[in-house]
Parts: sequence; C-alpha cells; structure tokens
Amino acid sequence: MHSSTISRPRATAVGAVLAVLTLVAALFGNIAAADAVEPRDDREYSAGVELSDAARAELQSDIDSILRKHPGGQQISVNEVAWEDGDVVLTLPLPGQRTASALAAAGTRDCPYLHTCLYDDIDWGYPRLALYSCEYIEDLGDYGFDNITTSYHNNQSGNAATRVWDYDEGPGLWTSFAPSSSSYVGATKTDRASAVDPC
Ligand SMILES: [Ca+2]
Ligand SMILES: [Ca+2]
Repeated sequence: MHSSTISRPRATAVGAVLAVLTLVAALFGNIAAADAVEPRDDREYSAGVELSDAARAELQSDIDSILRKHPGGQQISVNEVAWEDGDVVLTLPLPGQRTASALAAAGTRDCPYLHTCLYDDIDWGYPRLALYSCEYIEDLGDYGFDNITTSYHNNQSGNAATRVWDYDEGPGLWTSFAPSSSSYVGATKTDRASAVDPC
C-alpha cells in the first residue's frame, strides 16, 4: 500500500486491510486448489527441466492439434508455434498453468518489445498471440485465436495503433496505442476479436 494514501478514519483503514487480506486469502486459496501451479519462468521453460514426461506429452498433443488445424505453423519451442516467418507466435501455458489466472492477476504484461499481444484470459493469461508485422489479419482463426481475446498488451513503439474488429469489415471493438494494455476488454468485447490491424 502506498504511504501517500489519503488518511482515513481508522475503522475504514482496518476495513480496507481486512478486504485486502480476504482477497489475498482468496487468491492463495485458488492457487492451492490448482494442481502443480508454478510461477511462470521462461528460463525454466527453455531449459525444459521443470516439465515431467506426462506434462510434456500433454503439451505436445496440444501443439500437434494446433499444427493440424492451422496450416503453415512451425513449432519453435516446447510451447510455441510460429506462422508467417515468426511474425505471429502463439504461446501456450505450460501444463499446470491452465488454471493459473490467480497468478497472472499479479500482472504479467509480458508482450515482447515492438510486438502487440492478445491474451486468452484476463490479466494477460495465456495462451498469448504475439504479432510483430503490421500486416492486417482478417481471420485470427488462422492462428487458433478467433473469438478468444480477453486482455491485451500493445508493446510497440511510437504510439503505434492496434485496431481490432469483431470480424473482417465488421464493427470495431477497440484501438490501443503503444505502449498500453488492458487486463480485461470488458463483457461486451471479450472473446469477440476476429480481425486485427497490428500497426
Ligand atoms: Ca478469452
Ligand atoms: Ca468475432
């Protein structure tokens, strides 16, 4: 909590502290309920040392399914598929992180610099689709991301605008200007994005 918080009557401050403690307890409760949730750590991913054989097989099964359904993709790591020479990269959560929204709630805006990213879950929860090229995408379904986006992180430079539509030539949903992000695009816009002009 910031020390600059406007001073309040003691009763209110105690209430606020209790509310925070309740929230923290709820978050930890969720984490405890999820199986084998581990903090996200890209170094461990690339090293692959934290994945059991079963977890790796489960993940590979998902990757294989994506490669079958969305032609032109190439697996570039244990949990990533790239299209368009790497301009489009889909990153899956590791097994055990599928219910890790509570962890993501800590705020992991992790879109690579100069990219604009769409996320399936609130608070930048994976799967994540990272876009580099400014090439207009008329069907996010080409990359398994049609009607999926729930949060976003535009980490491009120079105020670059990312525009998102419900469908090609359909109603606009939102425009973001780099750098910016949203932990939740809202009930009327979530799981609707189908076309995007990255920049
Ligand atoms: Ca979603
Ligand atoms: Ca749509």
